Amino acid sequence: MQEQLDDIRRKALDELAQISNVGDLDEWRVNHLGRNGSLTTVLRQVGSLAPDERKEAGANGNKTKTLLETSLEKRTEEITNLVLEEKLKNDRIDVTLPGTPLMQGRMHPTMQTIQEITNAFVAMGFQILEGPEVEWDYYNFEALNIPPGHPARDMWNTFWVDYEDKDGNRPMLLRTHTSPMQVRTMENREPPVRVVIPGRCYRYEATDATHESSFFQIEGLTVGEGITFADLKGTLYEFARRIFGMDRQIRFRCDYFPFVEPGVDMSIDCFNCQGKGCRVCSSTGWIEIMGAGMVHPEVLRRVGYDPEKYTGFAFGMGPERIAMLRHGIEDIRLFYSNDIRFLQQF
Ligand code: 2NM
Repeated sequence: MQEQLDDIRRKALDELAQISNVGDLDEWRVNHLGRNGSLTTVLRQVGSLAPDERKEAGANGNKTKTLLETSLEKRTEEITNLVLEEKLKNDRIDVTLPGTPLMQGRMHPTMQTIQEITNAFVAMGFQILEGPEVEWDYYNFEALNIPPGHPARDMWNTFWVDYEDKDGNRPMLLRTHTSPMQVRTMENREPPVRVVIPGRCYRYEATDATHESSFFQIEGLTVGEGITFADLKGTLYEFARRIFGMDRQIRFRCDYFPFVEPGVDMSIDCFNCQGKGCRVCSSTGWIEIMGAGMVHPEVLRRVGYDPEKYTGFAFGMGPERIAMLRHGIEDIRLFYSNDIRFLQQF
């Protein structure tokens, strides 16, 4: 019996040393310590031995059993540690590696410019308003002193909405400027009015480096008692200095817009060549940046203001053009190309 036990012990411990995963450990336990295992089978014979041999054999059997059991425990712990160590080695994270960069969004250059321009006017007491892009003919043209059939309509090529009223007229369009919202504002409040209105506008025309069929405009309007052309000049001078540099000079020339009288365009001296003449200013020393004028009495009368009591000035500019000048962008179509290489520069 002692020999049998020695055999089992040797064989079992040999096998145990070879095992390297938890599943095999369980198989080993069944094979040796299980109900029909090698050791159990031998121990079962102890009862049939002669009484004088029984005691010693029982003690030896139990010793072997205890040895196998503690060996199994020890090996289980070893293997668990080995597996864990292997796992840690493979899953190791180098916390000093740089992280995965996130794609970072930013504001579109047109929106950045609109914010800067409107901020300059907010600082001078203007309110920011927005209005609808689909407008009535009335607000886009008629209320602005541009009646149907008037030659001034040719200044704006228009996208008409495919909708006819009962007389067969098509009274809805995509606004060609943000002025219709200025008319709505005057209809809805009494002077003093001081607003800037940024927004998307549309013109039916061929696209080139300086023209898009969809673009932005910022228009301003102020109406009150005793407002003069001197207020227009002072306000727009301050704007030019805030946006293009405190040493800017401005120049006004006569221009025509049906909704103002008198009408002007405003230029700044070229910030690139200080007026000497270069590519940016087409060798003139001046850069045109906006149109403006004193609101036409007919426009005031239509919205219910008394033109004898109130006067005002208005102006309009294209933020894309302003952004092109400031950043040296050569083609307005880049703003709408959705090209990340262009957008990432701002
Ligand atoms: C411009 C130039 C000059 C203008 C006038 C008005 C209104 F509603 F008061 F009549 N809104 N915008 C105006 C005047 C716009 O843009 C080049």
